[in-house]
Amino acid sequence: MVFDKETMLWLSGNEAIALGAWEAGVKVASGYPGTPSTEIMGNLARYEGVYAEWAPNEKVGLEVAIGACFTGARALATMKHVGLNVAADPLFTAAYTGVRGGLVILNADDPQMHSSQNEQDNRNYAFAAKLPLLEPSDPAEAKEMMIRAYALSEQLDTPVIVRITTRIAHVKGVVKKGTRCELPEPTIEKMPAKLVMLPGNARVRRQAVEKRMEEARRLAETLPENRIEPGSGTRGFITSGVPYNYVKEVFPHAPVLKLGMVWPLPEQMIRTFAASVEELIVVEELDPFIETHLKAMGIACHGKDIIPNQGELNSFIVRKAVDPDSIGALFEPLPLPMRPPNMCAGCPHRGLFYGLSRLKDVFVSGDIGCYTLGFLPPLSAMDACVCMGASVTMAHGMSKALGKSGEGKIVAVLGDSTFMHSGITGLLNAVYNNSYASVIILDNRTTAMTGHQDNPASGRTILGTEAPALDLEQLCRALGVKRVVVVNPHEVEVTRKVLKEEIASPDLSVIISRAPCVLLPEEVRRKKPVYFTNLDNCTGCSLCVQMGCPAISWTPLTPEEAMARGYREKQKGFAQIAEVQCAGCGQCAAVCKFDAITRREEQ
Ligand SMILES: Cc1ncc(C[n+]2csc(CCOP(=O)(O)OP(=O)(O)O)c2C)c(N)n1
Repeated sequence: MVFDKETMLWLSGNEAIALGAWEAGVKVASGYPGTPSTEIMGNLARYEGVYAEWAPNEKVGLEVAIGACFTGARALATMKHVGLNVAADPLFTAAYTGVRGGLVILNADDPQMHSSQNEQDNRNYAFAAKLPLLEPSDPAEAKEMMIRAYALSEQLDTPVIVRITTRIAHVKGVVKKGTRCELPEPTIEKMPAKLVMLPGNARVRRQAVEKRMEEARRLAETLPENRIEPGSGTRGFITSGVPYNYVKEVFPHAPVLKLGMVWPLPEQMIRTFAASVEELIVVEELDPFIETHLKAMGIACHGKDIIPNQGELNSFIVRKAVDPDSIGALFEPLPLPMRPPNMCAGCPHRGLFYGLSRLKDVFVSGDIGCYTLGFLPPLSAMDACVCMGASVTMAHGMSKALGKSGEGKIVAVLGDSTFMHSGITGLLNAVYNNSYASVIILDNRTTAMTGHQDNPASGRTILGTEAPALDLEQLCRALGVKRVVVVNPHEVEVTRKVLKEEIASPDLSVIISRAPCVLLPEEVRRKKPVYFTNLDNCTGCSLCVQMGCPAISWTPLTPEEAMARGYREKQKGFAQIAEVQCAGCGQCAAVCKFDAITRREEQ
């Protein structure tokens, strides 16, 4: 193959998907960040002729895309797997309306939970919502499948799900660049029987859904993305997505049925393939999705009886499952050393969680973001965490269950992006139903966890242009919250006092903990003087160490060592700041009672 630098690109799966969407002529794209899907939208926004945006949540994003496709424009919604739970309501009914312009839902699953709160196989959504689903095996295929997905969407009059997993999103590969297809301009066209889903119309569309799935089933038999790769031997594999690569690596000569369209399945092709081999093995990650449907067709196969149904697969796991005798020590992967996550040095969330960790008998209903790390020792100040937005609603539920006995003890903690994603309605409910829980909004001016995406409160769009910034205080007041307090979490002692007061109050209160993420480019540029430890003054009280800042280390001492250093015999050790890591937040100095921590400029 001749490598042409102009047309052959080295792209991640996410970059390839953005390119595929652009080539397919996508006009409007909306999404909410979520690893591993986030970079798709950031990339797509830079292409000429595409309008791309960050939505406050996935339901909003999908509905924006649905609206856009109703004008005849091609549209895209992107999200991680749990995002599709949030967007499930419009998803299931968009299956009924169908589309005018092509509509693709890009869904990224995260087997192994590299950065997710659960492991979910969203191929099941395609079955449940009666939608076609395509699944690529590498970045080049991911790009081509986006183009195929739009063609199918319009041909079958249906939204199409393209499902990727973390490996596809982040792996890099050679992708051939094409040109953008020219599409007619969007128009307003009234089609109430198709677009207004009240029961009378929906019953008619319900039949259209079944007819379309029949047609999709027929189409699946000849779709080039579903192919039999002949081979030698009596054992054949059916596989799709990333596991296809493992099968090809471990059994390069075996016959393989590679499925690019995983729903609906090409039944005839599967039967032909099954009849051509003596033993059939389905290699798929997570649920026995293909296997279950094969068994429903009456086709005998191995699957989850030998292949794990949890976590990611790899070549080693596949080899071990299929051919345990062929495994030698050579193939055994080396375990990686553990590296527990931690809030960054200078993270404003630390000051807030330090304050919470000092409060006795308080239950912290947590949420999802960088601040979830407040759960870990030494702060250990989060007691529950389920899904985005659930902190407020769970806290309210607890307050109702506990009644008087829980007063002054229940607090919800969530980030600014999470609050706008799905915390607002929870707060509205808490006010409406007279909760006494306190709600802390950690306003670090960005969506930090997923890589600093802008949001409705940051004052910038996805392209960095100016946008109206939501006023969180005003919003909370408009929802009916009487007590709204703003604190600077770097002022650790003030924050602790405010927390104590507000949580003890019998009324619902909102505490906005406001300080920018220390890794925002403007914060990194704004060089702050760092802190250093004055070792003569350190008494070894370890209060600063209990903040869990990665810049602070603890050196334990024996009584003899303590004496030799001029400390009291009983001093157990001393704390030290690594100045190269210090971000200058000053939280440690604020808790030190012995003048042992000083700003560099004050030396
Ligand atoms: C439904 C859903 N969508 C997306 C995500 C991915 N995700 C996890 S936390 C988070 C946002 C965190 O931002 P914020 O609440 O502002 O907290 P920060 O990380 O800035 O502290 C996102 C988008 C998710 N876990 N669940």
